[in-house]
Amino acid sequence: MITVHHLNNSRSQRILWLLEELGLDYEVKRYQRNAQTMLAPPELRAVHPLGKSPVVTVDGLTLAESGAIVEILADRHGAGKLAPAADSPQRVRYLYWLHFAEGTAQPPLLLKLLFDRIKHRSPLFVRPIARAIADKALESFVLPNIGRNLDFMESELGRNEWFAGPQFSAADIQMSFPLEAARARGGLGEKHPRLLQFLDKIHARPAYRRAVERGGEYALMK
Ligand SMILES: N[C@@H](CCC(=O)N[C@@H](CS)C(=O)NCC(=O)O)C(=O)O
Repeated sequence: MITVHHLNNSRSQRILWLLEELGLDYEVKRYQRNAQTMLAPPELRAVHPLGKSPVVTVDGLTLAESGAIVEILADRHGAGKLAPAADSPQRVRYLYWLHFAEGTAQPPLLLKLLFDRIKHRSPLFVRPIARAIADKALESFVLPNIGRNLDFMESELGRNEWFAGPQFSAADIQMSFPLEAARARGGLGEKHPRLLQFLDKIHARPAYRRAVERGGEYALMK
């Protein structure tokens, strides 16, 4: 039995989508973010010490870290459909993008979220200073990195229809979250038509829509 410990508006949406693509039975246990802090509730720490989402339990085994969960489930249940075979040329690109999503694409997007909050939500008496520091970090590091990552992803989708090659794969599922975050937080727009088209295509997939129905509200933080 597979249980997805699902936090609202979070990366665990990808796991629901993967399970729908794989046609597997699963149970969803929902957790709600704190409305002020947006952090996960402490109950999630009873499932995994870090209390982050996603966490999945499979026959008593606890799996965390979305890239690892996607890799394990796709290898076990994809039957060559969502995960290219270990000796295939596509496997190299597949693993690259599967890990790029959390390793390279996501960190500057998280920094953007944090610095934007510092700019707009610091106590009033320190806000001008907080704003100046946040702007400096955004301009010198965060925004250039987001821009370079998006330009790179855009050019790579010019080589193949999907990230790992001509076939849709679990790497596309893993890449969905940073692209959705980049669209919500700014950076992804008209300059990146292939990435926008990628989002339109994945959002139209029946399995994606079923996953949103199972998971409930899915709107990424700005
Ligand atoms: N790299 C981890 C990141 C996990 C993570 O930060 N998850 C967020 C949800 S998108 C979370 O649990 N946030 C709530 C919190 O930190 O309390 C993964 O991909 O699984």
